[in-house]
Amino acid sequence: RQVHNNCRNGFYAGTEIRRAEVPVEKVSWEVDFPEYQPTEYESEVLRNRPWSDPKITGVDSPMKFNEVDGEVNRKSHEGEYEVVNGLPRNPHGRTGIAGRGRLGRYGPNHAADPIVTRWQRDEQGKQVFDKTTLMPILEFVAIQRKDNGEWAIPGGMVDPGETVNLTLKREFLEEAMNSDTGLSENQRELVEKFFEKGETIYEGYVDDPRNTDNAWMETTAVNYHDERGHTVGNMKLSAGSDAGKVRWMPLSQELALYASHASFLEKVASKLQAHW
Ligand code: RP5
Ligand code: MG
Ligand code: MG
Repeated sequence: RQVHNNCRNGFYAGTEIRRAEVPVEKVSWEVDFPEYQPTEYESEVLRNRPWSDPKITGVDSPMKFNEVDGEVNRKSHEGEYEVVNGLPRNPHGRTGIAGRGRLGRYGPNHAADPIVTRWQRDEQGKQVFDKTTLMPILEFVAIQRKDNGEWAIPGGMVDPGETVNLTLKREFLEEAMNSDTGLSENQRELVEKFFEKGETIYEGYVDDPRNTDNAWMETTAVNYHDERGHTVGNMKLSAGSDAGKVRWMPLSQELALYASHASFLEKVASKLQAHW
């Protein structure tokens, strides 16, 4: 298992709350760490929100962990997770923060990441190749997150009762097409069709800066590729919702993106035999 770094040491995402120090060799719950005293933190924003669980106060809670619990999927892509003293335990190990931090759900918080790609083209419409690897350059739709200014895939949380396929399309429309304001009827149909055919790139844990010992992000990342660049690859992008900016961004090793998003793009590059 990949050791998480974005949710270990330093400050908790967007706060001045310090995570308890967790050295790399003490990340695993299997390693004894008697001095470990994680900082407790649950953000005020979680209070009485429909997307948030009620606070767990004892060993009995109404949540059914490791199950599909009504409209909320509490199963992990990573297999069964432990529940200790009524609280789910991060399957990737210690984070230095106990409680949910800013995440609404105890245990897995499911998200979806639509990776929309096209080939980079010159003014004549010809594909552009990297000068050293001689591989064609692929571009994906990137957004700049309003919460921390980092560039990312336009992903978002799976709403209760929502299918992951719907989340993928909805988040793309909200964050990268400003909820399709400005799209013609014809373009709207093209988008609908485009999102019918995707390839799942990754399903599992995300090394997200909001993760804690008891709450963590998981995602389904799906690639939608516009081979000829005639449909979504040719449409006007417009940032909306939790995205401040949106643009087509070339894939390469140099990409510095939010959470573990760059690792998903590396997989896309390899699948489409693009420059990385
Ligand atoms: C990441 O957080 C996921 O990969 C997804 O991109 C994102 C979902 O959270 P919000 O964008 O809704 O904050 O872990
Ligand atoms: Mg969103
Ligand atoms: Mg988002």
